[in-house]
Amino acid sequence: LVTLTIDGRQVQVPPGTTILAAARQAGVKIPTLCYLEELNVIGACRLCLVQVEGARALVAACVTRAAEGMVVHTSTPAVRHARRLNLELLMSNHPQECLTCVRNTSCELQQLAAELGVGEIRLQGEMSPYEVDDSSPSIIRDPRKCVLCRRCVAVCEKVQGVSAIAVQERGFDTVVAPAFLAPLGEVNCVNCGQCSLVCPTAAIHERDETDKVWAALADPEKHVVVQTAPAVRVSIGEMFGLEPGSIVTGKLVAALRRLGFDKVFDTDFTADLTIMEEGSELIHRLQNGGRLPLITSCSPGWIKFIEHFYPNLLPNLSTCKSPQQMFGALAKTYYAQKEGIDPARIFVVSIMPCTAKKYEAGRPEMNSSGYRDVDVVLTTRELGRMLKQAGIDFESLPEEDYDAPLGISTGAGVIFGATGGVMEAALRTAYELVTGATLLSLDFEEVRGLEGVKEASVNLAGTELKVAVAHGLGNARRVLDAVANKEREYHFIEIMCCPGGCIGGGGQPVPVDNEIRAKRIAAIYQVDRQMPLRKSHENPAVQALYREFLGEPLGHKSHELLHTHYTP
Ligand code: HC1
Repeated sequence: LVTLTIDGRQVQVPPGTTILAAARQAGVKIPTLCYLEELNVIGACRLCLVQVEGARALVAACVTRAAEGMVVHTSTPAVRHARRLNLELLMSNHPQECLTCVRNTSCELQQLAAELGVGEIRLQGEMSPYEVDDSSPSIIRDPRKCVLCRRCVAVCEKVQGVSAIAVQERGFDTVVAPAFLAPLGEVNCVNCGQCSLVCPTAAIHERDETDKVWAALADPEKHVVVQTAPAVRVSIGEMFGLEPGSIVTGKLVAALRRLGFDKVFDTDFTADLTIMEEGSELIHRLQNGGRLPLITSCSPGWIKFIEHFYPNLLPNLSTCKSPQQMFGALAKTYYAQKEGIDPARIFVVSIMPCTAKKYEAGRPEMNSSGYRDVDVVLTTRELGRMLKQAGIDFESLPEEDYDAPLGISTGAGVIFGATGGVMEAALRTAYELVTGATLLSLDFEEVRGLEGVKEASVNLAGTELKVAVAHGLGNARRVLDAVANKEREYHFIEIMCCPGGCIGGGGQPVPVDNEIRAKRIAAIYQVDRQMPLRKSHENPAVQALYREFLGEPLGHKSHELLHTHYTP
């Protein structure tokens, strides 16, 4: 171990530990802006400067390793002065729009200005020459607010393996943008929004579509229905100061009723339906020599990724649309018929943890009801803002139930929100459909958790079904390359675009780290355990849907409304 002194206290750390990590271990907080553990350790923002006795200048704590006998001071007048000056320089070409900014109160720059005691902005610099890029259906890029921390670049490259954005130009003209400064909507960005989760300011944020929803809610001609994704019930509480992993399903339903939605439905219902269709597709491909491995298709960032980077594997994708899109198609057909409502009047809103869902809803193939199936997608963050604007006191709301029939679901539907959940839900159903026996242990632990790639093998009436689960597109690449190189053979693969699955989606409340992801995942499985039904094929509303409307899984109507084909 290395022994050093930080602010008069002795600290022992393993060799190679940075001063920043050593200080954190000792309970000393050093401010950071560009630092992102393991992903972006570049010492660029100079806000973590500290004084090391004997050193000629202040050093950046995030990139300087602790040494034996080192004496560090983290809060001398010189340190405080240098940090504040560096922050003032960053602020000198930052628009002073805090009051109207989408990240007002959740901006790290704003918070640092308060913590470092910046009382006035003394420096007025030249402003960024770049304009807002609103070409993407999901994400707005505002270089004026960029502090060049490069956290977004690191996530896009190292976690997602996409590299849609990078540092361009030099000197004062330096900007984070796609190559050749192309508009984001025209490059290989998959719309996952992981960049927006790590951006400390509002330089990258979700496209705000709350105005469209306010307008629909105020229109007496419209019948406005809402669906909530599995992951939102364990994260929206964070927008109101609740602990990560707080289960707020009933309050979420109540809040949406208070906003004025005519019906509050659940994407979990169509998650169960997806299992009926995708499970049947798996069994059909296994029994008829179809293309394997079958790969899940519910995560739209993942779909765009495979279209750009692995087009030869497109025939492996399940033809199932995502639960969000199945819901939209059924709301404007089955539900419209059942309730006697003209589908032209029905306005479908989704609340999703995901920025790519905005893009998915606008894809040309997502109109099988004869209308745009899903009219507007809001992220968890946008819904949080709407609830605040409406003056809804979230914490004091009562617990209410979803509406029937599109709000009825099982535990298998809710676990879609965590990595491994779609696989586990499919296994619960496929096992019973294939073997005809009752599954005794419902918990497939091997496919749960934050390990990047998970594998399992399940005996289905004598056949060993080999499965894999990957979350985060860098991990997806590992699995796909292993399949392409014939190093690994699987029958069924679940891929979710975002680390942790949808609970870690790009539209979720900030901040997000693995500890927060783990808490949300634990909450998802707790919801599952508490559901009276935990297998999709036991969902009575799904059974009624087949009886009354669809006929059978993979039938003619299902193909028309619930399936699609993706092309490069
Ligand atoms: Fe997801 Fe899905 S699980 S993709 O992560 O299949 O976004 O939560 O709604 O559609 O059900 C997202 C979550 C979500 C779909 C479902």
